[in-house]
Amino acid sequence: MGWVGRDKGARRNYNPQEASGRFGRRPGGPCARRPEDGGGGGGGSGGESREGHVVASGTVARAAGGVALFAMDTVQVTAAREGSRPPQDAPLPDQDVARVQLLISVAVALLVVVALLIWKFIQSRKSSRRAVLLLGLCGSGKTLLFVRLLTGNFRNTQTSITDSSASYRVKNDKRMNVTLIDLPGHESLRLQLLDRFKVAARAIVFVVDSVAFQREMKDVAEFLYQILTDNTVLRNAPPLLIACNKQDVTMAKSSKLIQQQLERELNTLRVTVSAAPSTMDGSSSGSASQLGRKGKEFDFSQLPMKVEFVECSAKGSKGEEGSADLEGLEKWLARIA
Ligand SMILES: Nc1nc2c(ncn2[C@@H]2O[C@H](COP(=O)(O)OP(=O)(O)O)[C@@H](O)[C@H]2O)c(=O)[nH]1
Ligand SMILES: [Mg+2]
Repeated sequence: MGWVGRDKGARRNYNPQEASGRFGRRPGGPCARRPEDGGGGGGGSGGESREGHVVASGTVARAAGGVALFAMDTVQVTAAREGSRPPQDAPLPDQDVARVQLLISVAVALLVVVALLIWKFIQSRKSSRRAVLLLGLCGSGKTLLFVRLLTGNFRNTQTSITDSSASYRVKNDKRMNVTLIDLPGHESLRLQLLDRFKVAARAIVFVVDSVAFQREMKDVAEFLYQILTDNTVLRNAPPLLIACNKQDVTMAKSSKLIQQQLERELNTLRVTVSAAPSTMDGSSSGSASQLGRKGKEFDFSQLPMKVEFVECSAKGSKGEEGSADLEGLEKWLARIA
């Protein structure tokens, strides 16, 4: 046998008890023999026996019977000494390694394809939403903004009772089109109309009358609350621009002040609504969520959509014929298109 010539030292130094202890087989295992059994056990000297011949024959028998075990143990001792592992733990052959590597590569490729498909699906859903909703209380300037954006001209407006929509080409290199939708702000209509258009909303422009803000603050916050707790709006998270209109008037509040006061008002409203949940549902379909983060003072950064504020004037500082100040609004539209 190969091992005989390979490691003589191992054979010479072999100690069956040491070997069996190391490999966990004897003396407690099924092969263990007690001296009084009289037979040749695999290990032990047998010298403790009461009769001499038994000792002698036992030794011979043990010597003969133990050859196989001796051989096996020596192989294992040799292996242990050489630092190699037993045959069952031998490293995988090259073919198996290559197969495992191939399987891993296929799994990774599949994962990448699935991730790409999901991303494409999300993008296609997003690009299918082309509507920019103009929302806000009555008289905030939505219709004049709508007309100004589309024609650049001033027009005397009347309180709208129905929605108007038109295609608007944004002012960027891509010259993309979005559909501007001017929604009447009357209380009896606004939630119904929001329900109809919210699924298509790519973005929302919420128009505030910066002159009447102090007086209308509660109503503004209430309408905003209804929009911002709507489940569909929260899920799609369309970018929101709060357009602080009528900045041509000296008494107009700044966008910074409007933001601070709205955050405070929305925070108060949140507490009031959570104390009486049925009094102000987020939408007419009854699918409302909590506003912002629980246990924290509300601010717009807690919302899932990006919220920005801009100051604008649909009328223009030089009177009715003057050019409107819509730069911030137009830039924002160019970004979200
Ligand atoms: N001074 C001033 N008046 C504005 C401005 N935008 C709208 N208005 C006036 O506010 C009133 C209501 O405007 P409108 O567009 O009908 O509001 P809507 O109800 O939100 O559609 C009209 O008399 C507009 O001329 C603005 O930027 N500055
Ligand atoms: Mg209008």
